Amino acid sequence: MTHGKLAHRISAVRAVKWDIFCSVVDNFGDIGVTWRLAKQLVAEHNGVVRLWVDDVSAFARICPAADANADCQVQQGVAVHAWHEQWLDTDPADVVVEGFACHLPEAYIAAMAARERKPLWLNLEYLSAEEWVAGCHGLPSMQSNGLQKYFFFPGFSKDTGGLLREAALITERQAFQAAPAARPAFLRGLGVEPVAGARLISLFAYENPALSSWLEALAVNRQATQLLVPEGRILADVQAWVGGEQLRAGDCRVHGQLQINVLPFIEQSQYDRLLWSCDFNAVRGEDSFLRAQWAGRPMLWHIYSQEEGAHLDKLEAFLKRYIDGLSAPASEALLSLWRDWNSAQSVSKSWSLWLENAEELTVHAEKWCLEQASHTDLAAALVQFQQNWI
Ligand code: TRH
Repeated sequence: MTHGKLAHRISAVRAVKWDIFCSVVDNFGDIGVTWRLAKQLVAEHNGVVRLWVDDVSAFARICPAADANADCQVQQGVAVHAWHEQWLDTDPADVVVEGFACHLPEAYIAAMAARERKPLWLNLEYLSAEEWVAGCHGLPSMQSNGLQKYFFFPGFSKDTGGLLREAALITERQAFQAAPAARPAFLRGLGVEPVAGARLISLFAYENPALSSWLEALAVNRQATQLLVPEGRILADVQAWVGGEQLRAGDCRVHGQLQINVLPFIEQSQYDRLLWSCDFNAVRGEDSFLRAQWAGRPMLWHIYSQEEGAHLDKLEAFLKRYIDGLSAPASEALLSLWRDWNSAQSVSKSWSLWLENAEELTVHAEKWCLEQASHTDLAAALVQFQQNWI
């Protein structure tokens, strides 16, 4: 083997250093996604990972073991750094991931350009099911300082960057769902006593005027419902519906056939278990939306609203993919429910349609999950991208 080839081989096996930058725009999606990616690069790809986040308190909400005031801390093998406006000189990593087009510090970009061996610079984009994503995934963009930046698009087809999914996720989830004692034990751990025979639903969403129509429908349904609501933005609407009194974690209210349990905001991996436990999950944004798909259970997505209704194209693009393989009545039921929920229309009709098709939609959710899980996951796709780029 020539000296050059040997050096190349050694650099390929040496642990790759990653810098992931996260600017918390609002909510928990930006940090939720970048934190998951950081953990997975460490756990499954032997990466040396620094996660730079400009709002450590948002990080501490999804990772309660974290110290919201620490400048630097190691959590699950990831060095989590507070990203201050006043940037201190730092050697750039081998791979630099800017989460969702956040702006890297100028001094850091200059240090990247000055490095003898230039880092791979990637912009990790938001998840979208739109068809144009595949055409843009992996495209380079020449920067004024001579560096290339590549666009890395997560997505639902094999010609995109894929979806974040840990290697053991689906097996763990299926084992949890197959063990009859796992769900009640998990719920009791959260301080919730399961209601026998009730349909278990989790609710994580933005403020939504459609909520009252759903709660009313649940309260009068033949089958009982137990609704689990982690503290968050939708809670004010739940509160208004139960009569205006303030609700807190641990509270429980019963209205007809509906029991509402308010949960604390829980650690991210616990939230996964909550999704696995439920028969139906209402989710939002990007990360919970994806985790609900990995739960293999039917769901309802509250998409993050964008200017000029851009989010509605994203919603339709996902729906177009998701309904593939459903019968006409089941797909009609799903489309009506998701569209009503996302346009603040009453869901009383669409929910009853959905219930008529519940069985098919439940089988379909697992099928969709397994089909998506057959694609390369996003962290592995990033690592492959880096190896091909060297
Ligand atoms: O919080 P979000 O609304 O985030 C949004 C979206 O990402 C949106 O696309 C983005 O533009 C905007 O932020 C800035 O929803 P999302 O993406 O589901 O993120 C929530 C995270 O919180 C997710 O990682 C799961 C986690 N979570 C917990 O850890 N514990 C909990 O109890 C709950 C309810 C959620």
